[in-house]
Amino acid sequence: MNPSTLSRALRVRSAAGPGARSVPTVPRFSRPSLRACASLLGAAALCAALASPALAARRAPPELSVSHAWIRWLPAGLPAAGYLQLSNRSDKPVELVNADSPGYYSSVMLHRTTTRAGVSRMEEVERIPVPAHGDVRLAPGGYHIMLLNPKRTIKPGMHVPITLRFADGRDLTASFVVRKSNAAAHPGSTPATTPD
Ligand SMILES: [Cu+2]
Repeated sequence: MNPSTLSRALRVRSAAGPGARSVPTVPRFSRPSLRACASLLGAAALCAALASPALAARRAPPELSVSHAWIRWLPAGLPAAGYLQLSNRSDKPVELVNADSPGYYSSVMLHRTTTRAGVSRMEEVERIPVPAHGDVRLAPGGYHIMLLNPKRTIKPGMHVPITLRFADGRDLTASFVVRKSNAAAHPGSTPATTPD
């Protein structure tokens, strides 16, 4: 993936304001190893190794893309939440089943916030489905990626890589920009609903 492309997309989104509609030109996740490989004339053996089915199968197909990836940062070491939009342009549904951020957070979970009778709570979910030719939005008040136990100091303005893992064994790594919390409250910001 090209981090600057994602940053640009996020800045566009940011400038448009929180109520803006999705930018259709979502960043695509390329295969840098294969692209670099293509430029190496004469390295046919290396190309064959990089393009082996075992390696290629681990990457998400180009029809699956991430946009608006950001982390809501909370002060005083409170749990942070990651949000994004997942777009599936393929003919098959996919399921997000896990996420991790090695080097940044030691515990990453998929969560969903629900509100019943005016009380918000969040629960861990095993999967987040993305329909064929559809999108799913992880946003405040709904699905999110719960980020616990940071391994280093996380500050607004940083970019944090998070790898999304799907039920078919493939994965996709996206760069999440860290922003201060200034939108609707996340349950993780209050001690009563801070996860175990
Ligand atoms: Cu949560």
